[in-house]
Amino acid sequence: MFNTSKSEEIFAAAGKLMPGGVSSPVRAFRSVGGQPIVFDRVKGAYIWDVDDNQYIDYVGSWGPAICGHTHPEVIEALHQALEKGTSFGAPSLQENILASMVIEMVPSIEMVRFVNSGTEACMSVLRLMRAYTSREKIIKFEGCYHGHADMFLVKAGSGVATLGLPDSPGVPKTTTQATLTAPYNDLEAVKTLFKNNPQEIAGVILEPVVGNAGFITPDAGFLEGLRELTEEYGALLVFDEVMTGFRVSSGGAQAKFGVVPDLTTLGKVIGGGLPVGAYGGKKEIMSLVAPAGPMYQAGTLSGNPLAMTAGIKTLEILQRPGTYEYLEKITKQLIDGLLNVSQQAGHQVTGGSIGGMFGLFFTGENVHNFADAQKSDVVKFARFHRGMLERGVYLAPSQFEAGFTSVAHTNEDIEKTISTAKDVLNSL
Ligand code: KE4
Repeated sequence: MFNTSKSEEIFAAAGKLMPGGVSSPVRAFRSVGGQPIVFDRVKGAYIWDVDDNQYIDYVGSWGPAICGHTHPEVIEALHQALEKGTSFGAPSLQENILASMVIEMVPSIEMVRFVNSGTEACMSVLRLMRAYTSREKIIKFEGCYHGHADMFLVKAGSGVATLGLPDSPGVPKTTTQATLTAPYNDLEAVKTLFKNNPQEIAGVILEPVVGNAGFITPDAGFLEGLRELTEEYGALLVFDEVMTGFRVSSGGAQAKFGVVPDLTTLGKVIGGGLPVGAYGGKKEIMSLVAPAGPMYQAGTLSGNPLAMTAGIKTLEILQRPGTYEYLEKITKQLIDGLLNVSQQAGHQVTGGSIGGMFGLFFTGENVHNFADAQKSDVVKFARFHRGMLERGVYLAPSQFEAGFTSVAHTNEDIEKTISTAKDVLNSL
């Protein structure tokens, strides 16, 4: 058993300084229980806590660490950029370079705007959807997360008939009533929403592969069906690829599945560990964004040279031949191994992977949407999480998150994770 006394001490102090002791809720381990861990440093596939315990890291800062933490080329590039300053608040060559790379790599993007987080990207793209169509209503899916902007914090469920109800105190009814919800993978529900709200829906926004309800993949024909429906009703299709962008393939989920949205949001990987978000798409739509057009959106640190530099180097590394084949291989090896040892230990389990993203649920049923995911055994997941943590494997501290690998994870890391899981699952 790891000694986590320093984590306990520091986290207790944190609880007096910051709500829940954290800067983002999931880090407080509320859904898995047990002592939250305070971390000290990262390198490659590994993370160390303040008690100097080492873990194989499958959170990877929730996606950005896809090249492995503190990749030497990223760090070197940042050192050089640092000498020239941390922020200009003015145009820089680095923005052109990263923008060109994103435009070249992501099929739907002809023009891009950088912001500072995925939340900012999603709230901006929502405004753009409405500005472009002059319509107010949007469709999102239960279990999909698009950051914490008010319009997205709607109670899931029964979106077919009712208007969106706030899912958090502080969110006005007026803000969410134009947000309609449908179950993921349910094309019929989306058709009904369009029929019930003809010419009123600005667009549909979704995670093309869900990572925020646990790992859920689109059923065959789902993404294609949304593309057809949105075209039929003159609405926009928006892929929130903050998590899947540059993770499930070099061109994101849209390249993987061959479905091209009108707009895309990005984040995480394109900042290489520094704060960056982005939204982009067809020039005709993006030209509405100020100052080119009337739709206002701005940001003091947007496009700052450090974040651009980290993003440029990260995408450069990812474009090297064989990178995505390697990511795909080790991630599939991992999830297949985890599913295998779970079944051998007598547990009902389902799961999968795409590119460098994976997830599993303790349930005997297939998981097509958030309601299915919620039927899984979250208590068993919590015990599995704690068992792995105590043996040096750091998984996302919630059943309703996805797991992430990196090019730094080795075959040995994967095999060690699987054998550790075997011990834990046999003890559950
Ligand atoms: P941020 O504002 O956290 O940078 O991005 C929001 C966001 C938007 N869209 C998708 C698909 C996302 O996954 C996210 C953020 N993901 C979570 C992990 N589930 C970030 C971790 C956290 O909230 O602490």
